[in-house]
Amino acid sequence: MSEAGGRGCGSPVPQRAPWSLVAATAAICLVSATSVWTAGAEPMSREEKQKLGNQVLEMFDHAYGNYMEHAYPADELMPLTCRGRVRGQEPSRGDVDDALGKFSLTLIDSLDTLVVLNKTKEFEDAVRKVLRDVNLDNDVVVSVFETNIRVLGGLLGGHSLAIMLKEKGEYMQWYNDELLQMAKQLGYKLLPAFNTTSGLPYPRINLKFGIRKPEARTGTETDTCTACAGTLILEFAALSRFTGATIFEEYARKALDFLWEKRQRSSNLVGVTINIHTGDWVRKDSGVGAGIDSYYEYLLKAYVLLGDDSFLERFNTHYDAIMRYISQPPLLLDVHIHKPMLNARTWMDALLAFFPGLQVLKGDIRPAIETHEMLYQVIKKHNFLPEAFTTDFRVHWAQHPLRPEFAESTYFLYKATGDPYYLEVGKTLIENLNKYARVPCGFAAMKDVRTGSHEDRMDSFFLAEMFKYLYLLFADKEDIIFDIEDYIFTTEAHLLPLWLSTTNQSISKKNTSSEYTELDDSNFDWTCPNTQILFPNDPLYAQSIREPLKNVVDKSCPRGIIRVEESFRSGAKPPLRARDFMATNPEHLEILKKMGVSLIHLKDGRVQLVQHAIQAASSIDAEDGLRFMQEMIELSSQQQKEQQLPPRAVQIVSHPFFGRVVLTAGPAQFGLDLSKHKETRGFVASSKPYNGCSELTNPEAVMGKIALIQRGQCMFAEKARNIQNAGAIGGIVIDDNEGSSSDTAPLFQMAGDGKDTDDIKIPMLFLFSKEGSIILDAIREYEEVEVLLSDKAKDRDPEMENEEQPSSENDSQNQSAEQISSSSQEVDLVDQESSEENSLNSHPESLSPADMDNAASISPSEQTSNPTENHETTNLNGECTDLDNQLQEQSETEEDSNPNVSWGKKVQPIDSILADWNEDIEAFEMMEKDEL
Ligand code: DMJ
Repeated sequence: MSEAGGRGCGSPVPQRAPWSLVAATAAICLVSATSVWTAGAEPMSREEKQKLGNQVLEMFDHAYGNYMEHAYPADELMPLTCRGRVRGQEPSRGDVDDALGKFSLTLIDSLDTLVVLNKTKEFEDAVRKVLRDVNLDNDVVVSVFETNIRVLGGLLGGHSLAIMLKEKGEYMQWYNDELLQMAKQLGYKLLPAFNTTSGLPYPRINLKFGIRKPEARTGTETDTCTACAGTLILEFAALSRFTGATIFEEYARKALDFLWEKRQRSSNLVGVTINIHTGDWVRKDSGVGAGIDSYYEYLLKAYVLLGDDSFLERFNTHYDAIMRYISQPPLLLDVHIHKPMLNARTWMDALLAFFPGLQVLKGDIRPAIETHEMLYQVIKKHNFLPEAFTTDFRVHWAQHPLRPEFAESTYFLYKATGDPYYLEVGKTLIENLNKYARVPCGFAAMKDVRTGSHEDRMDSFFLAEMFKYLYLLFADKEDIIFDIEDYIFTTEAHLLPLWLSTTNQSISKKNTSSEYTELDDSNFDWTCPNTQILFPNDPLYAQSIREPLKNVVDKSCPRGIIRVEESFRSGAKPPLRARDFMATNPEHLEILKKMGVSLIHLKDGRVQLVQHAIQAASSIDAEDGLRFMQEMIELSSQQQKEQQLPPRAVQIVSHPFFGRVVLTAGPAQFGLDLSKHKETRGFVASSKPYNGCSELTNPEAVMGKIALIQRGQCMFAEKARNIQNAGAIGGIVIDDNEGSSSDTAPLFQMAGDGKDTDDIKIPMLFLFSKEGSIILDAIREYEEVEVLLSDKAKDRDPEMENEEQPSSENDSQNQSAEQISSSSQEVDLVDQESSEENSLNSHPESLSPADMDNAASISPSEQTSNPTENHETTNLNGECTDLDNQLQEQSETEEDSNPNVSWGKKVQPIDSILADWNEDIEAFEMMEKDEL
């Protein structure tokens, strides 16, 4: 997307973009203002930028080197177990695995990154390996979308830079379009997916057998996500234009045409999933994140690459709708396509972090700065962007798979504003990656940003995108061996040359202008801020936009607040008490309606309550509604506290781990509560008998240590008593179901045995088999293994770190400690009719296993709470004043709890963790479906 770098918009009048010779009305730009910055954040010296660029190179080497050494030719590296992830050999993770086609995914996805990072020799080697080793004809079912953006895009990006290098005359002189031939072969393999009446592709295809044949094991799907069907045009058009085979571009255009036809005509929005046969919207919620994101991105970029006005008109029409309904700066909130004034959910997903970057390309800088700033504050709070977070910035889904979208937007905002603030943002990203995600064998995704625990996963996009954007952020023109501005970035950050716009343009362009909504001029007010005029007049432009948002996360006080405490304290009660409410009682529903409270039946069986004061029958009813909602919030948060415990962390602190590997552990309902007490640190020893179900025969071995016990044969509490009697200072129960892992199974808490468990004083944690074997393997290899049991991983031992880490890491700034979260304001209920089924399906661990372990699932409570708010919604959080006080108290204690200062300080209040954890579980089920 440097595609416009510095050349797009020189005046407020939309200009012809120089790269797009056929584009007539481009109001598109990526403004470059690096030279006009004059004040604001301190400029960063050339030396500092180079140092950071070198740090990015070193990090890339660590990730790529470990992949090549320990995983290649597998698709991905598993950085905790230091081996390759081979589909079929690891427990299935569901849809996420559909990216893996046994085609050395990470190598292909990394190709053009190697050139951007100036590793031309390594690129040449990598291309040879791809040509020698990669087989595209495997009997494996893959995602059409992922295969297109990562593999087809990777091959085309590799080809684009291979021919560039060949032309320069030094490297790749032997290259004869071999990558392009592979890309074409893959293109033909994907084409059968488009064999639907709509022209929308099936979501999955078997690389060897296609769709229809019985051996294909796919082809019965009826739905696909909008992004899945609408993110093909760049790669497919490039393939057509590189090869002259027009069929690819035609198919991708047809799919886009169909999506455009199906847009909701009054709102001009699209839903998240669509039926590929009927074209009906299956999920009618609409945002700019998961499930839709790159559809919008590709409309705008297709215009840039192909110069076809119809793509720009479509994009502008959608953009107008997005800014009208979804954008609530700095937030971007999903709405319903039919009722776009109604929010569809009260949380945002991490994928939308690409949107500020796209807004820069569009030329709409202000909201880009605002949203980016909001996201940055969420990152500062949690070190990474959690997969989803609520409108009051609490964690909604705690995972973070090292996604690059925020780095992408940071890069484009820096290009647009030249504000060194964005370099500082990039520096923080680098520090956090090294500090929290770097493990001895690569970089590990975060399993839970709150505990700091890891997941055995390093996705290929981390190499394709993250390092590219971070390197480019700090690079000067002379640091890159070619002109990056001659290329467009695909959604996977693969580079396609802009000269394709004038090559092989045999596809007839549809003149569809009459179909487009007439947009008023305000749509174009958002385009092309002219940096020549803008920044010299106001060099603090970006800073002045960020300033009011400075405390948007910490001082989150949702909009539309009506303070209800007064009336609440006066003793008035709503006509319907929260504890009596039943979602199946028609009378109750009638009362709710009167009070302006609406019920949203969520797909997973829960019911969400939202109050719109203006929809109440009278102001008295509106007040009753507020009280009802307030009661419901209190009731549900009470239930959460009663029922749920947050996950814990087991951190391996001895050589060679030094705290870098953090495992997600289930808590126990008995024994020492790690969130209230200092963590427990000790060497581990296996108990004998290993199941810990009788008096230990090796008390001398476990005395003063943390005992390892296998799950099964008796109650968890009995095991705890036996190891405690033998003198253990803690216990880790390891699952006896071989291959189980927190990657694939929901965590649960270990329940007591129904008796009084106050006699158990030591902390007990649960690890699934895979995480447990990381400790067992370490014992085999290093004998002495020391671990830390805690509620949140602590920073690595600084002394050890000095010995082990590259010096750059030691420069890391102190990270501010986790901050208190505000309390919930929205209410989700489990639909009484479906709750039982839902709970059993989602959390099979809640069933008592036959082995007699009494496992209680950490599952969403039957009445749980989430924050809510929307344009007209009355938000029920009357707690801003209290919250401010809490925040102040929190910040007063923060210095004490800075994890850099000590290993032994607790940082996050239990209530906040409880609320976060509850939402995590709920969100997991929903987000799993959205995961791309
Ligand atoms: C990438 O594979 C692409 O950017 C895609 O469009 C969605 N997000 C992932 C990385 O988060």
